[in-house]
Amino acid sequence: MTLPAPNPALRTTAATCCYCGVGCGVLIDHDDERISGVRGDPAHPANFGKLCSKGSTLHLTGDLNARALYPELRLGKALARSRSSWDNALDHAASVFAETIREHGPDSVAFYISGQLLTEDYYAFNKLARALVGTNNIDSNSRLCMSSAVVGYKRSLGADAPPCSYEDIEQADCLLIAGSNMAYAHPILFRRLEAAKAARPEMKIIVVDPRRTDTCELADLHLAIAPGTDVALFHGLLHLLLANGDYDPAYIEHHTEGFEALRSLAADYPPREVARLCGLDEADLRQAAELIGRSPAFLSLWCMGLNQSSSGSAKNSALINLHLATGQIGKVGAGPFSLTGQPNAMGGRETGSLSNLLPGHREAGNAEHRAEVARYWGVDELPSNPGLSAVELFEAVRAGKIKALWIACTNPAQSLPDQQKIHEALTLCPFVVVQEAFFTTETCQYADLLLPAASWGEKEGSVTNSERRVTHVRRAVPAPAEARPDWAITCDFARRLEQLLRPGLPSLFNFLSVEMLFEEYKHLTRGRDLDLSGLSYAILDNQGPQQWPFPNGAQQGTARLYGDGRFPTTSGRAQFVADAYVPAQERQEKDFPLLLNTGRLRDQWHGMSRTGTAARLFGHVPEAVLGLHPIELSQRGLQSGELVELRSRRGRLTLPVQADDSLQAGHAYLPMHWGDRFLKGLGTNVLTQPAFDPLSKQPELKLSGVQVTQAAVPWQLFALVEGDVQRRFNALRPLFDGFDYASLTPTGREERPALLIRAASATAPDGELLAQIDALLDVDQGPVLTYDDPQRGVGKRIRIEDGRIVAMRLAGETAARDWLKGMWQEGKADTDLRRWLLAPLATPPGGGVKTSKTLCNCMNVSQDAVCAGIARGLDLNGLKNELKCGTSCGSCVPEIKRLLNSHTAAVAVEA
Ligand SMILES: Nc1nc2c(c(=O)[nH]1)N[C@H]1C(S)=C(S)[C@@H](COP(=O)(O)OP(=O)(O)OC[C@H]3O[C@@H](n4cnc5c(=O)[nH]c(N)nc54)[C@H](O)[C@@H]3O)O[C@H]1N2
Ligand SMILES: Nc1nc2c(c(=O)[nH]1)N[C@H]1C(S)=C(S)[C@@H](COP(=O)(O)OP(=O)(O)OC[C@H]3O[C@@H](n4cnc5c(=O)[nH]c(N)nc54)[C@H](O)[C@@H]3O)O[C@H]1N2
Ligand code: SF4
Ligand SMILES: [Mo]
Repeated sequence: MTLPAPNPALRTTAATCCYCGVGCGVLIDHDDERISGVRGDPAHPANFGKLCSKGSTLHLTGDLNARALYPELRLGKALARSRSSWDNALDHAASVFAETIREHGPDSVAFYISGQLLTEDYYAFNKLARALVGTNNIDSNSRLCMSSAVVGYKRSLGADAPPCSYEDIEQADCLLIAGSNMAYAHPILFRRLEAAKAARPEMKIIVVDPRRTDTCELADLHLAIAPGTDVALFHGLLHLLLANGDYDPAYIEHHTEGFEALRSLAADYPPREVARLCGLDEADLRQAAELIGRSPAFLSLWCMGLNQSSSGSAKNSALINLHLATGQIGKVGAGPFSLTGQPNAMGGRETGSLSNLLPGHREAGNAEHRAEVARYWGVDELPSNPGLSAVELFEAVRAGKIKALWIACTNPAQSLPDQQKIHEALTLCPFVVVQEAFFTTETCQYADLLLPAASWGEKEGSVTNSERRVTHVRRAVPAPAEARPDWAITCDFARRLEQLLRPGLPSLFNFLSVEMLFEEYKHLTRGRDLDLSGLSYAILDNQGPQQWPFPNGAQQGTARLYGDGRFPTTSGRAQFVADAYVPAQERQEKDFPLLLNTGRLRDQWHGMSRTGTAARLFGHVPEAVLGLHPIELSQRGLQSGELVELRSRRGRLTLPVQADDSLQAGHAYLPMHWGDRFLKGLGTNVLTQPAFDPLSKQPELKLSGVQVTQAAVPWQLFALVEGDVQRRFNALRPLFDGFDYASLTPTGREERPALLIRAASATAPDGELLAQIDALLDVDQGPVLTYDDPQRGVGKRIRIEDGRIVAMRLAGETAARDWLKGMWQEGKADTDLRRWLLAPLATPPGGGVKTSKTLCNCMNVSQDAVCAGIARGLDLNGLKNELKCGTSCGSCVPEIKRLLNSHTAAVAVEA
């Protein structure tokens, strides 16, 4: 599948995007050494050639200065890591694991893996943990992501299988999008939905989200529910469907069980009461029920707003109940369709990568399932002790019960809730292995052994996307330096461990290629609901990506499940689940009067190890900012941009606040992407709660009680330095540990990337520290304009080369920062600059104008330019024609529409 590229010097390899669960096909242009470009694969059925703002910039990410390149080993907690050979590194790891297992038993070690691994990687890890080590302590970040959907599908339908296809999104008559901001998180699916709605405006879209997100731009009805109240909403909708006669008694009778119990539960959810609980207008609730009840094809899409909740499993089943009661499943344009977050979270579920699962959608707690897998693997038995789930697992590490921890392809020191405890656990753990592509993550600093992993474009294997479609991912270029593919690392380690734990026995890990892993794994799915035993790399290459089930002998994949009304439960019937609504633990209380919600930004991916290396991806949102409804700002006497202290029961952060009228009063919103690296203070998850759903054990990441007060940090610093961004970042970041607030962010475009720093403290730092910072910023010597007023603690440094600013540092007072940044962006340094520099007052000439954010990243169009165009009377097409915004990936179109709509509304009010 490597073809000639448009440029004859280059070649093209077909792979997939390594970000979200849409699973778009990409064509990677390269010269066998380096990747030079990326395009959407027109032949891939997920995206038909389109890519979003993240996928289309993949080739701009992955700076080698941020990559892990060699194994590094630390032989004592107080020592620094030093470079090691692979042989030495893996022998050492095998001896520590073997010793720990011998001394403390197999459950004293654990593996924490990721929905971003390939299926073959997962399979190798599962075999390692369960067959060789003999522990079920193998869990993945999918616990934070999809585990409530897994429980929802299994409890209601009998197997963990999303029954729909992407085509159904285009063919539905009514779509319920609940707790999903797909405009940001699944952009290419959202593009497909936009196109479908434009072609069939009669299609109705309901969005259930406490925030007015960009996804709402497509909604006919937005239900801005109170956080955590979805179960009450879905029961309330069922109540109305039953009352209106909009249900399917024949379907219920022939294909389901448990309806009577649910009907009597739903009776307790009358519209007035539900509207009150959920904070909705009763009329909106009734309208939603009518739209759902009267549509020939009803589809629901959901994501983390339902899953990441202490009632995540109940939310999933309550939504699936609506489909079963109306018979809206197993047909075109209908069904309960959970959107997968990570690119291969599905593959993880298939290969058994949650502690309670086994390969082939089996259960670790089921003796028969264990025996089947043990037989296939040729081992006596698999462990029966229940394994720990992510939150419990790190608690066990902290308690000293787990003494050797292997982390691969995930960054728990940023992404798990209650970070203070996670950092404690990682500090205490005697042996931490981190298998990572980027050495820059928060977790890597705890690695006693850092193993460099190959990453996007550098590895082969397979992935399954949200619609059960398996794609063969191909390698375009070799991994840099000594980085190796995950499966190869895992199997190499396993072979060494085998020699210590079961010497003399034939190896369980004689895999010479990644394809051999796939071939072994696929037979474990035979006869199961996900049967993909008929697939092979050759079939995927010849016939393209395929949806499972694809049993042996099948000619094609399966687009839709349950068309015959038979379900993989013991009785063959789907199950109604009657769980009552249970309010979330943390509420708005006196000391913590706001509810903090967390989620995604359009152009960033999780902890930003990859997206954080591309300066332009910070154009849309440059730094961590807490969003609050304007009324919450004015009640606290706060202005947008001001620094605040944000506290929960578990931790605190200092960061700027911003008015955000897409939020409701009483709520706060913080993107999930910030950890300790880009923002000092352990990041967003220092605040979130570890409480989890009783069945799925998925933590409550979307709801924590918080408090906001003005931060007393009068001493401020602002700096910007052009070029060599990663290296400078790595050197400068530790110098900011002592500040109350510090935000470090790449900025600019590829031509002139820069590092931008904002910091603040209660008092001025000592001169020595400032001098160290200045040296790294290149403003300590050479062509630097300098002004110091020691009395007021104010200092300015501006480095000018070839007539333009290339570095700057303001200390004490930073009122001129936006003006200076604007001058840097325009590439000038005029006489105003010298006049301002020597003036005792910090205020820039004209007061200083704030540079606006980049709305369209592909075409580099700012929000100001778009607003000016709108003021001149341009509509969406006019803006596209004149400014070219929104004409490439389209990720900014919903936001442009929002600006257009708010302008129209403002004009209407004025009239
Ligand atoms: N740009 C980008 N895209 C991504 C990712 C990324 O990091 N960046 N990550 C990928 C991954 S792993 C995942 S899991 C997905 C996540 O995709 P989404 O789940 O769509 O994204 P989030 O922003 O986490 O949350 C979705 C919405 O849930 C809402 N919400 C919060 N509480 C509630 C509630 O109680 N009820 C309801 N109904 N809604 C609520 C939030 O306001 C938010 O708008 O995105 C994937 N795609
Ligand atoms: N507050 C809050 N917290 C959340 C969420 C939220 O909505 N709110 N969402 C949760 C969800 S849904 C998710 S999925 C998690 C995600 O949380 P994480 O899994 O921690 O997120 P990533 O930053 O994507 O971590 C993946 C790591 O793998 C590395 N990597 C990339 N490619 C490879 C490779 O090929 N091999 C190896 N070995 N490493 C590689 C990357 O550099 C990165 O450090 O965050 C969760 N945390
Ligand atoms: S929608 Fe964007 S992030 Fe998701 S797979 Fe496609 S290109 Fe990648
Ligand atoms: Mo996720």
